Amino acid sequence: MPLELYLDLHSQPCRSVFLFAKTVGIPFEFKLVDLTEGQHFSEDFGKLSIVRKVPVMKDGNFVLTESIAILQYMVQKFAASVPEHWYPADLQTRARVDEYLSWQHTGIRASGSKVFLLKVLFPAVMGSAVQKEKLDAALEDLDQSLGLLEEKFLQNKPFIAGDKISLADLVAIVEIMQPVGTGMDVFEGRPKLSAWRDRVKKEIGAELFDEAHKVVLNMDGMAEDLKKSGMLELFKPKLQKMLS
Ligand SMILES: N[C@@H](CCC(=O)N[C@@H](CS)C(=O)NCC(=O)O)C(=O)O
Repeated sequence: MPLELYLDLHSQPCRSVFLFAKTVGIPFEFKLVDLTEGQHFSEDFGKLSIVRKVPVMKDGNFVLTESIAILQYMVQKFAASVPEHWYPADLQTRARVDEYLSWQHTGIRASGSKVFLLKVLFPAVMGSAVQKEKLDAALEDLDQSLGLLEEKFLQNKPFIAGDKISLADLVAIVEIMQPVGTGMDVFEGRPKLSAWRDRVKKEIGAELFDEAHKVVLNMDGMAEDLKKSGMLELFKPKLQKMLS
C-alpha cells in the first residue's frame, strides 16, 4: 500500500515532503487538504490529526505529523532506494543537515512566513496595507535570515551539507519561495543564493520544481478564495497577535 500524504502545496512544509517523495521516486497517494477551503477543520481530518495542520503522512495505520519527521521517516523507510546524500550517514555531515533543519523553524521559516502573511493576507483581512514599520521589521528579519543562510550555512559550498544536495537544501528552498510568492525578489543582490537556487532547481528538475511552486507563485485569487470559504476571518486574531 503506498504512503498517503495529506498536502496543500500553498504550504512550504508540504512542498518539501512532496518534492522529496517525487524526486527520489517514493510512491504515494496525494490527498489534497485544501487550506483555503478550510478542509483541515473537517471531522475526518481532525480524526487523522488533532493538530489540524499539513503535512500529514499515513503509512498503513501509522500517522505522522511534522514535515521534518516525515522526511526523515521516508529517508529511512526507503533507505534502499534513496541516495545517501539526502541524509548523509557520516556523523558530522548529517549533523550539518540537522543543524539547518533545527535552525530553520525560527530562521527563514519564521521570517519568510511573516512577510508572506503581512504582504498577502494582511491587506485582505484588515482592508488596508500593514503599517510600513511593521513590514520593514519583518523584511529586516528575513534579510538577516537570508544572510545567515549564505554566510553560516552555505558559505562557499555548492549545497548546505557540502558537495551534494540534502534535505536541508530542500527545506530551505521551499521556505525561500514563500516570500517570492508575494512578488519580492529575495535573490536580488545575492549572487551566492541565486547560484545555489539554480543548483537546487537543477537537482530537483525544473519541471517538478515549477509544478510544486505554481500555486504559491500565483497568489492572485487566494484572498478571494479565503473570503468565499469564510477562512479569511480566522487570520484576524493571528495577524493581530503577530503585530501586538
Ligand atoms: N511544523 C510543522 C508546520 C505545519 C504547518 O504550520 N502547516 C500549516 C501550513 S504551512 C498549516 O497547516 N496551517 C493551517 C492552520 O494553521 O490552520 C511542519 O513542519 O510540518
